[in-house]
Amino acid sequence: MNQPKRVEHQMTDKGYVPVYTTDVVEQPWASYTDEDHAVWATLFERQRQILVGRASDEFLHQQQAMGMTPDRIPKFDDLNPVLRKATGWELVGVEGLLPELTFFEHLANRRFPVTWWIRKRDQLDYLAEPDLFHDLFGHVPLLMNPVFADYMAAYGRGGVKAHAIGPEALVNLTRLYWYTVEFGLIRQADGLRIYGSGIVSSKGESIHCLESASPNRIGFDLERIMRTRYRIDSYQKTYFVIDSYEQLMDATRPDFTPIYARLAAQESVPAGSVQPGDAVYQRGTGEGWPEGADV
Ligand code: HBI
Ligand code: FE
Repeated sequence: MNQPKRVEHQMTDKGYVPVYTTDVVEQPWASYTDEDHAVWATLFERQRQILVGRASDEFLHQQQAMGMTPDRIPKFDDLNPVLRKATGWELVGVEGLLPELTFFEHLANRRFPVTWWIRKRDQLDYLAEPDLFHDLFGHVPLLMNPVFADYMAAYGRGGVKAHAIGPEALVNLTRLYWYTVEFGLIRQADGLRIYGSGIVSSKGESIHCLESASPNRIGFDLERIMRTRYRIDSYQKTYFVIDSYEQLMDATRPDFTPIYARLAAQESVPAGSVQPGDAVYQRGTGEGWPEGADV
């Protein structure tokens, strides 16, 4: 396999992260080795098994509808016609993490940047940055869902705006992405399910987020999320639960400018705390719903 080209490292609110060239690159499909395809197959099969009954029905259905299979790394050019037809989104190849504004501009224009390289076999369980498996297996299936697809584009437009407002607004908005797109849970009729890409692409967290007694599972609340810190180097201490993808889209419709102004006067909430007013779910199994929950 070719080597990913790192440009520099940059300090962000998430720590020291590698920054790659911001260019869109052709997926070098012919240069994937047999071992790269085998790593994809291992990860794909392992996660598909774990995610039955854990990932949202919509995620599992759309992943299949896209035609992703374990037998080889999918070609972006094969997935793109399917995705374009469903929601107008397309995949573009990138070297890895992009500067925030570049990333937001892609999303606002319905382009999802997918890291072209895949992790090595000794990194099956954890990788500190996005790779092809996280981006393609984790993020792309829900882009087939029209409501979620609109939410992602709205998020991109919001990102461009927040970037112009300033760093504090950007921190608030980044938390929204983290606690929904990356680590979100959704309430299905038969219990809590996963839709966040950071979870569905991780074996350990797929089990932890639903079955462990330790993390908080709290009903979606836009401003609560924007105030909540997060950890990038451990399982999440708090997950936020949506009722539907429409709820995400609806929450993103208003102009966030007055919200950022209001939040600027408030303290951030530690990652693992429960606050007055939080709707707390006890378990991921449909038992212990918050008071008055209508399941
Ligand atoms: N770049 N390629 C890529 N993928 C991401 O998920 C990504 C990024 N750059 C910035 C970024 N995510 C975060 O800042 C999000 O919070 C927006
Ligand atoms: Fe991601």
